[in-house]
Amino acid sequence: LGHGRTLQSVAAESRVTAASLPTVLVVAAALIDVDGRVLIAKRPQGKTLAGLWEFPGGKVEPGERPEQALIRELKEELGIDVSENCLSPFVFASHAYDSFHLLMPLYLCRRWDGVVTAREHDGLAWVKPSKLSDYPMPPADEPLVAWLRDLL
Ligand code: 9L3
Ligand code: MG
Repeated sequence: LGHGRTLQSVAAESRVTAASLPTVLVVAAALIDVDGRVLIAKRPQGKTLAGLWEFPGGKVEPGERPEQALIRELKEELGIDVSENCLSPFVFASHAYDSFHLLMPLYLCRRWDGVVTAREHDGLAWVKPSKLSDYPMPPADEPLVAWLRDLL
């Protein structure tokens, strides 16, 4: 130690670490149309990360399985019905925001019923994977773009 630092002061300085943040589990979907374009949605004014383009989804509620949560969110946000066996898990996103640590599996979805409609977003875009990086995204979503580009 030295320089007058005690074990307690070192512990106090490092109190706020990523590991001490609560983890929030969010599920998201990459809807893929028949031409291989991917749906992204613009977060609305008044919500956190407003104006950024995200893969739609939301928080898993207590007692919900992640797939159920995603099916509920896709109905609420986009007005579509997705069946669980059409969701394929793909990749985990993870990001430490200031007040929580986000853990977010992104599911691929190629089949749904109904017309995709922006019920809670400020806009929707169907985007070729090679063009996804033109859209500013939340930090959790950004790394997913490279994965999608390689996959599709
Ligand atoms: N979030 C980030 N990227 C996404 C989604 C669906 C959500 N693709 C972040 C934004 C919020 C938190 O997760 O901080 C919860 O999402 P929501 O309930 O505001 O949609
Ligand atoms: Mg949401």
